[in-house]
Amino acid sequence: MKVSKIAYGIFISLALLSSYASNAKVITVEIPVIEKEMLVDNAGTKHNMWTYGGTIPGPVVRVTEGDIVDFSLLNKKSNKQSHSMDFHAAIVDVLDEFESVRPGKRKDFKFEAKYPGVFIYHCGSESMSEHISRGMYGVIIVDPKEGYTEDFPKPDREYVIVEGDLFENNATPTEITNNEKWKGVLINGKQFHYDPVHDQNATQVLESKPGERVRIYFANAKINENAAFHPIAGIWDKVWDNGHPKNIRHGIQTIDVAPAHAIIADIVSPSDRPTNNALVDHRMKSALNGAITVLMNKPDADPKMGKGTNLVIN
Ligand SMILES: [Cu+2]
Repeated sequence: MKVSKIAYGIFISLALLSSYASNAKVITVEIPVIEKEMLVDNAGTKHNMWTYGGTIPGPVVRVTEGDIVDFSLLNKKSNKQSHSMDFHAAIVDVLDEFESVRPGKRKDFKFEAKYPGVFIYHCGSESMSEHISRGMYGVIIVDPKEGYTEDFPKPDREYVIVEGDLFENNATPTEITNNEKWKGVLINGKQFHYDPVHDQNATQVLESKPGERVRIYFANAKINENAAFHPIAGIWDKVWDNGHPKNIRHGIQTIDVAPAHAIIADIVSPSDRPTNNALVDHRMKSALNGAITVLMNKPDADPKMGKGTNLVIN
């Protein structure tokens, strides 16, 4: 068996599994659950969060359509809660693969990534509202086996943006479920993460060069509210619902993304001058409480940002 490491905790191996196609590629993914205090804004506010791998969102899992994901969830002994893993890209048994495991225990399961696209993953343990809103979510990208086509062109840069809720640190599970003690929206784990326009403490923006095709993998991890994803001063050139290349739409202003859903959206800025976009959840309650991301399109854009595995900017 040939094994090579492609990211922290994610391994790829070429192996034969009797129950799957004989040439199936096996991607081994191990994610530890880590409960810890984390910064939730650019000003230094900390909350008790529960995470996959210590980050919000959790690690981006990236496979190709038809691959077998050989997954292990490790619930650390030092944790207080039971946790689980619900991959929306998996077709399995909710009572088996997605069961909760106590601190100090692990859960291993395999699934075939049958459909291409971008899928959310999240914890499903009681109370699911609290586990999700304390940060237990991420995305798995399943690249189409055909590769790039005219209707699914190769992007110049790729970014993952995941929206989540922020509740008061002391909110109870019932309050969270009812959207009480709601504080705002996290973009990749922080309010106004990439928006120095609305938050003087923000230091980061997303970058591209003028004219580049920028692909956004957008997931809505908020527990109750849809997202209305719009690129201010731009138009989504192409949008793929659920990220499936066949679900293509053209020239879209605002995409409605339900809770626990994800889409792919491309934006192409003018090539003849530097411009800026604000990628916003146009529900104003979301936008003005954290869900605005600045995309700067400039000639000296960071050559590494949005390239390779650098999809979530921290
Ligand atoms: Cu959990």
